[in-house]
Amino acid sequence: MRTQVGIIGAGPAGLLLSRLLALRGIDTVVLENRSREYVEARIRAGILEQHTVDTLADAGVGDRLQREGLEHHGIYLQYPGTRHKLSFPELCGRTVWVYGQTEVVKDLIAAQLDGGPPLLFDVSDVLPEDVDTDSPRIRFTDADGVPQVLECDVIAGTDGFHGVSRPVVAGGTQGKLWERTYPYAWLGILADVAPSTDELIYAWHPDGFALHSMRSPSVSRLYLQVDPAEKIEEWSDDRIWTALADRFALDGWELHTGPITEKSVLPMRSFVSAPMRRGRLFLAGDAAHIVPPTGAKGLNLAVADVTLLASALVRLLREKQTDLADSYSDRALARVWRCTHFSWWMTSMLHRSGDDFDAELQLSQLRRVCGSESAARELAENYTGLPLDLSP
Ligand code: RFL
Ligand code: PHB
Repeated sequence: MRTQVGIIGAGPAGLLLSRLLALRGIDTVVLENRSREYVEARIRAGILEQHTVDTLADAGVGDRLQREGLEHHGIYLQYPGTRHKLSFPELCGRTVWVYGQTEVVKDLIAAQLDGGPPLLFDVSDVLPEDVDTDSPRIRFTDADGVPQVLECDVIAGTDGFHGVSRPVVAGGTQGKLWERTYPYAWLGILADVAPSTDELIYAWHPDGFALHSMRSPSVSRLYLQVDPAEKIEEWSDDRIWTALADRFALDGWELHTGPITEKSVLPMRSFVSAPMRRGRLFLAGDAAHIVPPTGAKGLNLAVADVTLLASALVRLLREKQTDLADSYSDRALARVWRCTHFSWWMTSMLHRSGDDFDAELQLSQLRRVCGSESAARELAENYTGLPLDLSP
């Protein structure tokens, strides 16, 4: 087997990269170690920046998003006694969209299987090789158990945080890793109940952070800050709804409850691996970096990475120019660090550490963001998405 770009991982980063390259005449093969059903059912992100929406539309996978996505004009920041709306159009002229990552992935897979480049599910033993040469290859075992070799010009490692690509990059470069694990986790639920709010609510509460998000006019997505060691079995549906109602409590407002269809505990970490390239192997998305979900940045960062990477690979493979490929890692990392800071800042402002001094600093910061237009604008610009290229 031979292709121009071998792509490892069919998450949003790998699928979108394949699509962007196909539109510019570059061949790809995407290798995914899970089944299509598994990949399409994995519940994750919900907020898309305008840039992400535009990129998906330009790539020809925006029709359902435009029909079913919900445009949001701001968020509420809440702390006891106050629920304050930040209006994004007023603060920075932009909006964001609610459209589940599951739906983005389904749209990308449908486009790929409808005459797009090969997409192989259920492969195993995936290994990028000879990435320091001009003819790297990927060894893998196909779904029928047959060992295969995919000869490539370039390999894209879009295989997420637990993938095989990052260790190969880290093994051959003078690289560096940065990691921060947070002393809290999120208990996330999906519920068949209409959202109780028009915009997302980010709530600071003495018992811990809570977030009210949504997926559609009839499905709500909610999160509670819990201890990372918390066992999901100890959280009955009643206990979850009671904790959510306490943390979102506000005079004259009520939280609607309904059947919970999914619940899980999610760890939170910040992680950056640099550089995002070794020879002919390029990393993009969660394979190179993780942010805590408080800033809603992970999926948007993955899309920004592959937008830069697609242009760099077109220039490398069609025009034989290495400039964009050589600057890819630095340009991607400029944005990665901006989003890493913003996600850390939102996380630090909103989660209870248990320390009363921390709590007073957080409340002071929240009052500042809600009371000062310039402080609010800084949040709004970061949340709705900064320009693609942030390199100095
Ligand atoms: P993914 O989605 O993890 O996809 C990687 C793919 O690679 C496959 N894979 C392999 N394939 C072949 N061989 C191997 N050896 C392989 N190893 C792994 C995996 O099966 C998978 O299919 O990474 P990608 O494409 O970089 O996309 C990143 C996003 O998924 C992630 O950043 C977001 O979900 C983060 N995130 C959010 N981002 C946002 O922008 N807005 C949000 O509102 C938001 N909310 C969230 C989130 C992440 C969350 N969790 C679960 C961590 C909320 C949550 C709760
Ligand atoms: C979500 O809807 O899953 C979601 C929304 C906003 C966040 C994180 C997750 O900050």
